[in-house]
Amino acid sequence: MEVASSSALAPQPLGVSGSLSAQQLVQIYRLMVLSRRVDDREILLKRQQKVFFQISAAGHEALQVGAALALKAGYDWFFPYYRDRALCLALGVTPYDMFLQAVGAATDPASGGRQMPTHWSSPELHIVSTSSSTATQLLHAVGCAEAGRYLSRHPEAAEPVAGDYREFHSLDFHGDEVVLACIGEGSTSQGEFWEAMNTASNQKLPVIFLVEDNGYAISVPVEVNTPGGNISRIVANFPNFYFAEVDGTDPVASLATFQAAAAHCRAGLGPAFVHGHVVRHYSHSFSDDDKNYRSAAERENDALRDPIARMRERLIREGILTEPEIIELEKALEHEAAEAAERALLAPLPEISTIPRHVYSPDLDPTSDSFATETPDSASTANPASSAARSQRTMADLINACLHDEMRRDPRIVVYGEDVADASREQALAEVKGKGGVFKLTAGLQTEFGSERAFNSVLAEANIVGRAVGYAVRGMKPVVEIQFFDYIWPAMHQIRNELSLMRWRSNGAWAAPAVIRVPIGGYLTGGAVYHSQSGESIFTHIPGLRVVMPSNSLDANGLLRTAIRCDDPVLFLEHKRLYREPYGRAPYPGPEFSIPFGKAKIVRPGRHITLVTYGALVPRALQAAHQAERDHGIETEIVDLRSLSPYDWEAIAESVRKTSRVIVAHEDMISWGYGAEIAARIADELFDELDAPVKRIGAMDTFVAYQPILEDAILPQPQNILDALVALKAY
Ligand SMILES: Cc1ncc(C[n+]2csc(CCOP(=O)(O)OP(=O)(O)O)c2C)c(N)n1
Ligand SMILES: [Mg+2]
Repeated sequence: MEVASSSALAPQPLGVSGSLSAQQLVQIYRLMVLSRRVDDREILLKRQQKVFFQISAAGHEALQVGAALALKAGYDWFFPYYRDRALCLALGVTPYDMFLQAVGAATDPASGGRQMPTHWSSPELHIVSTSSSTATQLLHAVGCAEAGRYLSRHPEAAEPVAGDYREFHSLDFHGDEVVLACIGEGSTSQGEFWEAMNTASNQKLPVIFLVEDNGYAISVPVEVNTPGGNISRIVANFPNFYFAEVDGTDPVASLATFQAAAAHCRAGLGPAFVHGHVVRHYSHSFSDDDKNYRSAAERENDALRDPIARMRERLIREGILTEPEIIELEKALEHEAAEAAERALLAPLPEISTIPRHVYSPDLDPTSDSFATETPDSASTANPASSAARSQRTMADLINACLHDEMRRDPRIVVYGEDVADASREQALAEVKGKGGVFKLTAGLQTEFGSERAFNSVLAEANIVGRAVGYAVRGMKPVVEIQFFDYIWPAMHQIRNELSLMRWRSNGAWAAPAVIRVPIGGYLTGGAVYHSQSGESIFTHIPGLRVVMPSNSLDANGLLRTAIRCDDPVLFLEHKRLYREPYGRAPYPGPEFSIPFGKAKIVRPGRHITLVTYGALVPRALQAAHQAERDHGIETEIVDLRSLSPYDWEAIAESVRKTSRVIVAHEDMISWGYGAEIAARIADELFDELDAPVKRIGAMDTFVAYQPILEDAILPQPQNILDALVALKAY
């Protein structure tokens, strides 16, 4: 492999280790060998089928130990890679902890038997839960660094507060903290790597990006992933970085490099990029055999660069340890690893009953009455006739009002997304009105709370959500906006595999209770394919995520407040067509108004048919129900679900028991849609209550077209609902 020259790569003359004491060099060697011994022991256990997966740090030890020793566990922050055993050992994770994870023990401190081995987590050491998804962690690291910077500048935000999510997150931060984010060279092809580099560079964040370059991504050699085969050359023009390329099989050079990188970050000069050349001493994992795709010569060449053999030679050459002393040390480490493995094999295994634990917060239940400050008076304001027309506020107004209220109340809230700021160039604000979101939902937030708390993100949706994960694991409350539901898909990986999974996969050690606000839906006349999509059931299918979708101003205000104050991640779906509709306007309900999740509202009582719906179909259903009563004498009970996950099964069941006939109606496509689950459950659990089949109404199984006559035909209309009501009554 070609290795670009740099001072760090120059052959180390004898005695260069002189800046480190003999004791420190032995400690480095000790950590490297212990890591290898734990790997080897785990491989043995895998062969014996006592553990179920193995992936090793073999060949990466020197680089990783160098990184760990330059930083401070429990002070700095760590987003390791799945190959970072030596890093985590050096930070303070014990071999016993590692074997507990390998056997999947109940007492595995990283995940309680939920994650594969080497998927790290330790709140105490500031090691944030690792996923298997390559590159996602870099955006978390960026958000984490932003949070650390914000908290250092606004320590008042860290004060403990009871009564909302803050009660369960004590914050800890330091003005000169550094965030380490590790990745393999193959995974630098992921967009999230570039998105993280972009923001870290632009904001001069104290993140050390460590690329552990072992030349392969499973079987794919580096030149396939990286044009020219060297990632350092490609990133070299990012501003504000400290760049270093180092022989990662040399722990002393690695340590020196990380010390310089950390100094750059701690001084506030910007991020660092350390590109370490290492070898993959074994195959990718136990499931892989590199003899299938690497030549013998290449493998032999790598074997010669084994960092442990090199360090051993060095210690002897520099007269630090004798050969017999090394043998003795290695034996002791072998014993340490074996003993830890034996103990871990005796550890209790997780109880089946614990499986659902930590899908959601066990501490703060957003369905509870503590979030029910909905007054009977205000609850009835879905009917516009109940309040003076002049005081009626749109859904857009009351969402904006809620954001203002909550930001005033809680300094941990930051709001960002595409175009959400009033103006990124602050000086313009003296003469312009400000943008405040393409739908103006965030208008005035930057002006009132400043550019640190309300700002424009880069145009990259994974960046928005990935950074929110980083903010949220630090105990802050990011309330971010995805500009249109149609463009949420680049963030899907972050939403499903990171945001929603963080709490469960870490067995409750970490959580990412961010709020993602998303304008959704059609009926826009001209919205077409890319500004009209629905697709909520794709998200209600994600455990760990709360999904809500209000149909009127008051519900939007109260549910958003619950979303912000609760301790779970929330997807807050705002129907664009309802933002400024005359339907569902309401007076401002005050700054403490909140509605629990999972509580439906009967927006029209009736005896004959239950119509379960939500979002923009609520006013359409009301129209149809009105006509059904006037022209056909059919009394329809409309259940507005308001929150989709969790949903109010009791309200549905109670209504169906009364009417014995039910339609589930939604704007999204009918097949595989949200209604399929509800209809199936009604058929299953309420079969004896039914006098007719459960019916569904939804869009055609296609996308939404631009031409209005097509759009009208594709999306469900009041007439479709009316027809269904008449047909079902006659069944
Ligand atoms: C997003 C994603 N895609 C694919 C995979 C499957 N996978 C796991 S490791 C890996 C190769 C990673 O190579 P590299 O980043 O060089 O790290 P290394 O394993 O060599 O340390 C792949 C493709 C994954 N875990 N995540
Ligand atoms: Mg690699």
